[in-house]
Amino acid sequence: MDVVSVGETMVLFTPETTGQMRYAKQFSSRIAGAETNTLIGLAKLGHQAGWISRVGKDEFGSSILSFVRGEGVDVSRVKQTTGASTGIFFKEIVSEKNVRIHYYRKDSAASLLAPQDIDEDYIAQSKYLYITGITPALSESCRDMTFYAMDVAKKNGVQIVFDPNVRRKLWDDELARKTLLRIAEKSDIILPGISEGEFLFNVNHHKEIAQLFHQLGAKVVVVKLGEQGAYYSANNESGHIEAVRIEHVVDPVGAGDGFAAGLLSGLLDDLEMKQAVARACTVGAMVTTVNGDVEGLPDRDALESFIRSSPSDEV
Ligand code: KDG
Repeated sequence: MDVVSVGETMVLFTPETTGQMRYAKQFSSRIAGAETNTLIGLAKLGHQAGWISRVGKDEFGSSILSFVRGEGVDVSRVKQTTGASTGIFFKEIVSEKNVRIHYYRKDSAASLLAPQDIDEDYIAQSKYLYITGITPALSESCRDMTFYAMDVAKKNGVQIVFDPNVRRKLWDDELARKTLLRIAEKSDIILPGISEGEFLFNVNHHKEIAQLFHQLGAKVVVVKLGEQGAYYSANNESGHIEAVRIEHVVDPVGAGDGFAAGLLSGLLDDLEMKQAVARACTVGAMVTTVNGDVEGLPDRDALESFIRSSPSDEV
């Protein structure tokens, strides 16, 4: 495997109409989860991506497995669990600028993940372990498992990539801050947004955020700046990459996961850091052009034709 990740994937329901969801009569259903969003992005770009998880032994669990497998991700380390359901969530589009997420995932099958679900060899033979701040928020056993997976990676020289992905609805702020900082201390590459820097350190400047993560031990920090692109800082080099201009953003959710897929894809292709970050910005931007977290992720052809039709030639 090039990249292995562990985390929950859910069925996502979105009302067909905007406004308060209580009045919605029809919903479309999709599959979403930060970790599989990134793994699918990598698989579509031709990399070997593997997922460790649990889903329920129910119709939604089967549907998630077929979908993720169909997108080219290895699901051989995903268990279907009896006695706990697959998580679901709703994306309520109250208005274009007011999107609310409602989770129905407490005690879900994935929240039962524990250290014994980690296949050491599977992580040991991969190049990167991708961790997000969502998995440790799901339960105590998920927290234990997250740290165990990172210990296995460290022991075997596997690079740990961390997207803090703060989800305040899932856990209390103090526990979140303490846990995410502990994860950051063990990570090689960290991909925060500004709001996550604010949450963790109470600072909102990208250079300061990067510096604080370096002080915790990160070798590479790439701060996502939304419409301002991204700032990277690594091995005595740092720089800023402009955002890719998108005429009409249809759905911003999942852009950060696409960003991670683009960055890891660039690193796996041995691009220079600057070019890898440019690829990250491009893939992240492409995700926002269609509805859903993964539907806008490009394969190589789509990535190349998007780059050809956009003014920047850095990717
Ligand atoms: O990054 C997008 C994710 O937030 C979305 O897919 C849902 O994984 C999800 C979560 O736990 O919020």
